[in-house]
Amino acid sequence: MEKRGVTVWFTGLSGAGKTTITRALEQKLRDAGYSLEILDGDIVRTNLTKGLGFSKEDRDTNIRRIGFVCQLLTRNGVIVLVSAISPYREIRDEVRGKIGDFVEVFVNAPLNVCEDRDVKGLYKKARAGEIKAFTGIDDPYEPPLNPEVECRTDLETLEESVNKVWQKLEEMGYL
Ligand code: GGZ
Repeated sequence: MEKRGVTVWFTGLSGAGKTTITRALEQKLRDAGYSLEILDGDIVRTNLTKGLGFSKEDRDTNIRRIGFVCQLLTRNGVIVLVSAISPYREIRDEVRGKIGDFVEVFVNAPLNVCEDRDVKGLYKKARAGEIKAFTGIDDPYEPPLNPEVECRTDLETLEESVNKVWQKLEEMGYL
């Protein structure tokens, strides 16, 4: 029997590890023969949501558009991995409601850890005031209240994080 599609939604601060986990999970899924699609905020913002900024309104539009694509793919049996800060709880829940087959993964690392990592040097720029409305610095992040999975990327290995998500998907009948 065909498996049901699902949207696996990774939310968390910039630098928390969302992209790293989705890429590793992608590989593991492909190795096991699953076909999937990835929507990464960073990349989506260069095409589907090009021109949007980081006001609450623009972030909400970004998330709604990503959610819309997820809805189309998920109902056709695709596994979709989304990696987006998606800082506002209400919009994440709205998207969850529309998609139904939705697994929320809270990629959680304390702000100071993300800031220490500062892979792209964005936190430094935000602290210097060169980037405005940067999530965690001068813009809010509302953590999920009941995520299906929480990955503490400062405390667990990448493999542990990926396995947690995998196990949850298995447990829920998506794999
Ligand atoms: C947060 C920002 C900002 C501001 C640029 N706030 O870690 P990254 O660099 O590679 O990914 C982040 C990306 C955020 O896009 P999202 O689509 O995930 O955001 S949201 O879900 O809130 O719509 C970050 C970079 O863009 N970036 N300016 N002000 N992140």
